[in-house]
Order: sequence, then C-alpha cells, then structure tokens
Amino acid sequence: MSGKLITIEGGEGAGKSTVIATIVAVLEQRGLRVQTAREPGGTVLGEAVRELVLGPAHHGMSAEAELLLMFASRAQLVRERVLPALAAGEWVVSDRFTDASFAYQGGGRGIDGGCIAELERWAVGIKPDITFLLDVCVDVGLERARGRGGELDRIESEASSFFERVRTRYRQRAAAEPERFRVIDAGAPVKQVVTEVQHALHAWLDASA
Ligand code: Z5A
Repeated sequence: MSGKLITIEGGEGAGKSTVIATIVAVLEQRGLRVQTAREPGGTVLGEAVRELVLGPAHHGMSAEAELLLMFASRAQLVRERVLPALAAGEWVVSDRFTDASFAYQGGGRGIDGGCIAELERWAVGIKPDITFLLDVCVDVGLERARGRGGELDRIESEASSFFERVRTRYRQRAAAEPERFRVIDAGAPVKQVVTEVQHALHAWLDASA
C-alpha cells in the first residue's frame, strides 16, 4: 500500500489529541509506518509561523495575513515532510490541514472561499485521503478547551459567534464531500468517540486495501 494522508479537524476542545493517538495505533497495528504532524507547525519554519500567528504579540493581524501565514506553514510542511513521506510509503496523520483554513479564515473571518481554493491548488496541491471531522457544539468544546487552564491564544480568544461560523463551515464542507469526510459526534463520551473512529478507519482501510 502506498502512503496516505489522514487529517483530523474540529473546533476547540473537540478531542483531536485522543483521536490522533487512536488513528496512529490502528495504522501501526496493521504494520504501517506513520508520521504525525500538526498545523500550523510540523517543521521548523511552521513552528515559527505558529508562534507568530497564535502568539499574543500580533493582535492587529489582518485576516488576509493570517490566511497567508497558515498557507506558508502548510506549503513548507507539504514539501519538507508530507510528499517525501508519502513517496516513501509512509502514512501521515495531521492535526488539521487545509479544511481548517476554509473553516477558520473562510467561515470565521469571512474570506472568500475561492481565494482559499486557489491557494490550496497553488501552494498545497494535495488533498487528504480521508478526514475525520470531530463535531461538537461550540459551548461544550470551549468549556473543555478552557477547562485545561493556561493562557488562551490569539484565535482561542475569539467570541462564540466566530466558533459557530467555523463549525458551520466545517459541516458544510463535510456535507459537500461525504466520500472524504467521516463526521464523528465528538460530544459523546471519549470511549464512544474512540470506538466510532476505529470502526470508520478499519472500514475505510479494508475498502481501500
Ligand atoms: N487554525 C486556523 O485558524 N487556520 C488554519 O488553517 C489552521 C489552524 C491549520 C491551532 O490550534 C489553531 O490554529 C486553532 C485553529 C487555527 N485555533 N484555535 N483556537 P490547535 O489545533 O493546535 O489547537 P486547538 O484547536 O485549540 O486544539 P484544542 O482546543 O487543544 O482541541 P483538541 O486538540 O481537539 O482537544 P484536546 O486537547 O484533545 O481535548 C481538549 C480537552 O477536552 C481535554 O481536556 C480532553 O481530555 C477533553 N476531552 C476530549 N474529548 C472529550 C470527550 N469526548 N468528552 C469529554 N472530554 C473530552
């Protein structure tokens, strides 16, 4: 089997960390070689961009600058790690990818989806093979995320209405591409979320074997 790109998406506190660990475990049980990445980040350049874009220093950042920084990080990640890994037969599991730009900068900030699609085509050039969307109502997700303590980052400090628009855009994307997305009820208890992800992943792996 050649390498594939699996992405995990969702709003704040959706539980991506647990789901990523579940996905990696399933793939490794099947004898596949797996790398993980996160966005923004995943490379030295990407981690520097993450600091810029999420850190508190740039409160006046424009939506357009934010979008371009997300794509700068992604362009580097794809060329430095994802494409070489896939070419070597390794699987990549990424905590967020381009769908996050459509949801946060498109839905949340109101940037035209056509501009984002053009950046996806030009700067990224690949799409995930399968995407798990962890869908949870905004209040529950924010309560979980904020319950962890620590400082809120620049985007986490947005109002609930922003995160409602993000969730809506994610759900619209999942509805438009049902063959790629698996929508998981992330408001359910962790055990149930893990079981649902395992079933969906095994079914997809068996079907694409
Ligand atoms: N961003 C963007 O705007 N545009 C882009 O193109 C990209 C990103 C790529 C990246 O942050 C930020 O960048 C993010 C989007 C933006 N914005 N914000 N804000 P990130 O992805 O690194 O971090 P995050 O989204 O803020 O992640 P998070 O809040 O840490 O969510 P999570 O990883 O999904 O949650 P978790 O840490 O796994 O779980 C949160 C807590 O809930 C934890 O205590 C768990 O034990 C608990 N939990 C998890 N699942 C459950 C269930 N099922 N029941 C009960 N409790 C649970």
